[in-house]
Amino acid sequence: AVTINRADYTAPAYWIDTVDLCFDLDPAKTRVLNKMKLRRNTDLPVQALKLDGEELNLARVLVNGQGTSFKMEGKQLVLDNLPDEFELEIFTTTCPAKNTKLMGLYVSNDSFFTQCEAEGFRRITYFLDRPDVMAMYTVTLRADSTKYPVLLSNGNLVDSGKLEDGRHFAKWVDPHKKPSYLFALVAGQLVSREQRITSRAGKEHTLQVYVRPGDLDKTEHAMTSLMHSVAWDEARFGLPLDLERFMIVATSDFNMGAMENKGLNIFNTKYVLANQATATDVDFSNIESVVGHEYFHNWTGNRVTCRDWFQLSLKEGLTVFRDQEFSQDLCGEASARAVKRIEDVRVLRTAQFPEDAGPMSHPVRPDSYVEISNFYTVTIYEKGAEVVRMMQTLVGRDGFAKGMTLYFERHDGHAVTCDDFAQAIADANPQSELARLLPQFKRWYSQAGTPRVSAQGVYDAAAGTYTLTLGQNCAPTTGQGVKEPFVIPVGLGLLGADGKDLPLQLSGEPEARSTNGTRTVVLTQASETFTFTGIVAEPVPSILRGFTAPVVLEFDYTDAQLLHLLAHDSDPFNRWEAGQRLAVNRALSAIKSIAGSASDTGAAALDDAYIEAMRQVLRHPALDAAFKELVLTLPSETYLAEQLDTVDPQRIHAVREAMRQQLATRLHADWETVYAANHDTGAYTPDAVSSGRRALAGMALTHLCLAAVASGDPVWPGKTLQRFKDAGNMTDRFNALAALVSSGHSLAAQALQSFHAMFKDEALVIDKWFSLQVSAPDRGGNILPAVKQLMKHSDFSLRNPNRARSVISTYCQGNPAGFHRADAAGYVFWSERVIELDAINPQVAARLARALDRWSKLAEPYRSAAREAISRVAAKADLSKDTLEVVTRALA
Ligand code: BAL
Ligand code: ZN
Repeated sequence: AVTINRADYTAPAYWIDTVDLCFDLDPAKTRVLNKMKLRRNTDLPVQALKLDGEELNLARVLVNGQGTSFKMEGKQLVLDNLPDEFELEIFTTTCPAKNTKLMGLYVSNDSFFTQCEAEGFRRITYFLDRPDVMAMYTVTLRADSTKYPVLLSNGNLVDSGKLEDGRHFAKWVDPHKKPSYLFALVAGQLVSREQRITSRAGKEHTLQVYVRPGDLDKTEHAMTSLMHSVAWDEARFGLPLDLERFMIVATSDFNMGAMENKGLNIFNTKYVLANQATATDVDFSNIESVVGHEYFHNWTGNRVTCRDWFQLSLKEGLTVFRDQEFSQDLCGEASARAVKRIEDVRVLRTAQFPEDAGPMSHPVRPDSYVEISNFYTVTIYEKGAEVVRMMQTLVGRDGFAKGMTLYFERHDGHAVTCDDFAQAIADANPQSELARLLPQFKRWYSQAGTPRVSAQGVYDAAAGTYTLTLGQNCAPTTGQGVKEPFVIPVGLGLLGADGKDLPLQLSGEPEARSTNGTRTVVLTQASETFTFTGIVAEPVPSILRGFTAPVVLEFDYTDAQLLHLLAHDSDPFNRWEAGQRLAVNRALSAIKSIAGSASDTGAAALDDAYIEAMRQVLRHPALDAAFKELVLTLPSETYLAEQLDTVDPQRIHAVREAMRQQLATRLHADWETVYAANHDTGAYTPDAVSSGRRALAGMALTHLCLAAVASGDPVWPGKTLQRFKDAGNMTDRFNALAALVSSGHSLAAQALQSFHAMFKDEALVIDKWFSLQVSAPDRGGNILPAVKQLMKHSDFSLRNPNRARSVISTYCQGNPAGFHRADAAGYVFWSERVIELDAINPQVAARLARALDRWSKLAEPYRSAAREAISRVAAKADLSKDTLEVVTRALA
């Protein structure tokens, strides 16, 4: 496999100014006529034109209307001796029905869809398939009018009509130039929800959400989310919708979540379809953020795009940041904003931190890749968003908005780099810390790995000072041995004995400077000291408030300090974090104390102080239900594993389950009270407050069922089954079902059966039904046989990515104890499925291949067995470069 290096970037030898595409759509043989106007890049020496193509049947090539000689170099079509400006006509055919990779043009449920990012356009026609070649597109679609009544592409519909033989056509013109990865077409039997809107500037637009007939009653929320997105981008960043028509189309066969094709977003149904009967609160919230994300790409990605794929985070990190801000702004209340922030950080820490410490570790702007599809990662997306967030922290919210304005002034219509973005934000804020520290700040783009920030506090009673020493260190990552210090903004507060924030005055300053008791210091050296004055009693430091940087904070908190922060911290993030630290400390000492003892499960991991603190949280009159649910959620098995040098997944599972059981039993009366107070949320709306109450009620039910299984009491399981039957919305119904399944109660089987019968025609609900069963706590190795059985179910399909992921990925990546079996059967299953999927859909296979990324941390016998399984996959002949890159890096 060939490695592509960032340092080798050169501008294209030719520019493509216009593209006129004509499709005769047919599942077995689609004809594509591609007429382009090209111009030599006169900045470079004269070179051959090398066009990318993949799995195409080439019929004809004309230059200025004349047949021409050409050659093939690997997959590239090579033309030489070309004029400086010319028209190129290429006629090819493809077979969309056989396209199981779901890249390029494919068929799903008898409709045509495309996916071109990153390198799918070359599966449609020969092209300079790279993001810095931006062209104007005209697209004509011709197809059978009965089978494909709706014909869509980017931009505006300029003509349509009937053809002979029952066919019809539609002609689309995109008024904006774009890179090929933003091309899209859709053809099929679809219906749409439509909404006319008027922008702030007084312009009229049509918004449309297209789905299969029968799904129209599940499109209201996506449309509302789209309308909110349009309004938000205008209000927050002054960025208007630049198209008369903006379309979203849903398909059930899709590799990713969604795709921001210009004016024609194509979505996985999972992030479009929702009504209260079929979708949970989490689904509603995900739809809002994904609709926002794709819409925000219209500016950050489409109007200004990436020069090359190494710059992927330029659009993805920035757009995740924007969708996070959007969701927070829609929450309104500060407490709901904090809940969203905690959820985002939880994703970062449980998915990105392990990635950054594992074999696929890469900087936010990678230096090399074999297959770019493997780099649509949590590092590019979520860590990239944290880098943008730090910039906002360093220049302020208004300063960041000014920076965005300058970015578009400079780069609208161009393909640029991460450096260009950071420069614009800094230049718009010349007095800021970002401008002062820009070269060093940009190490966040070039250095991989998660920095660890160590903190020590010393209180000097006589001087009335509190001195905080912060240090930073980042372990080597693949290919990067030595790390230079990062620029790390650290939000700080000091709590007095009464729990209130103290005024913060650094020594040398004339007076205290603080906003609501928090101030941000910027760590730039390996070690720095900050001395606060006027401190009359020893404070408890609240460090890294709001999670101001993507780092691991090391501070030797005592239990008393953590309990103080959990009870009082004015920063909700650190208040939650204190509870997590208390739980992590207990889990880790239980895991270590039962080392070597197979029978002890750490049953007494939780002490009275912890239980009592959790009781106080549950009973707190002022805390939101959503926040309580987050505090009471124990750190995940994956997160706990990352805190250990050597990982025994079974031991972690045993300890965490024992902790859950303790919370269930010891807080029984409180769970009953919580359930009574929160289970009735009235008429369903997916707003933050009522979602939080449903989540907490669901958590209470799970614990009440857990306690009942231990005691043999039939009352709560019976009530849970009744709630499952009576629920007025999917969230309550699914939470009740999950409580029975997760507690291992015997009523679960009956509820699962009836759930399937109720929703047998709802594919997304059936995905949930599969995932719930394979993510249940492993009891005596029962999960793998269940997985194998479920794969024989008539509803299972390996070809549909959502369904394959709902069973196989959920098992291998979402159920550590079920997967990491001492008999290695989980790994054998994994290797067989990776190989099987690789022949169908390499992107889905390569994602699954990452389930063993952290194999080298595993204790024996897991470690050797995992390595053997990875080697088995790597030894398979004809592996896709997607999967090959993942397993090769894992073994390196
Ligand atoms: N650009 C790929 C899908 C997304 O991040 O929006
Ligand atoms: Zn994106």
